[in-house]
Amino acid sequence: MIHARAALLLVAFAATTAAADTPKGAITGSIKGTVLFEGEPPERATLDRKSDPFCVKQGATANADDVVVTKGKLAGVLVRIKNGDAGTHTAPATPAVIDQVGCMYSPHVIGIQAGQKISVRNSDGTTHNVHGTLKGKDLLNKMQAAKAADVPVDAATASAGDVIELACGVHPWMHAFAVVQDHPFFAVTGTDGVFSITGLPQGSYTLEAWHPTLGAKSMSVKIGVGAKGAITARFSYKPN
Ligand SMILES: [Cu+2]
Repeated sequence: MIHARAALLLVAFAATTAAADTPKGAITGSIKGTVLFEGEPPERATLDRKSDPFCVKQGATANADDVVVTKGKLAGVLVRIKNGDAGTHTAPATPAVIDQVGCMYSPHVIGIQAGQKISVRNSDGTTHNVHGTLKGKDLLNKMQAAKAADVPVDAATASAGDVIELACGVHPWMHAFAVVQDHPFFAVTGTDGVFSITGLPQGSYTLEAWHPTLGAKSMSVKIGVGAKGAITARFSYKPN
């Protein structure tokens, strides 16, 4: 049973908290931004896919996806708050899905949380081989027939900062990357180069960008109060 005086104090405390217009740690922050590629983008090589009669007919995905630049915007860049800077978070129970479409991985780069599983789908009318590695060691190496059930990748041994690589033993041009975070504050740019991270508590952070072949970049950002809780950021890559 709570004494009347203690109850009053509780009420007073709750009122004070509710009245504060800028409570510390309010989860209101967001970072929106763009990843640019300045200068002449590398040519996307036409892939030789004659080895597979199905793949050779998938014209829309016939170009290498290592570096994808559209009107000066870079796709496939994972942007995140630096691991260790954003508290502890439980991984989603839902696996992250990487599909195989037109004999390419879609998406080419994903982010997952440590402990989250990956499902590899085969939407293609041909057989793929799912070869997953972490730090050069095999996680799995499994054939997957046309439209067969999803192949799970056990990512339990991966921790924040790791990158799980997927390759296909049938089609040597196929590569995908799953980047591991210890929090949910990450996004991957699409062909418009845009990323959006929401739900961030106020505070100062290091914002990192990572691309499989163009490398990593970072900057300091501050999620402030009110209007300063929604900030914009821009990363810029140049030809190697
Ligand atoms: Cu394949």
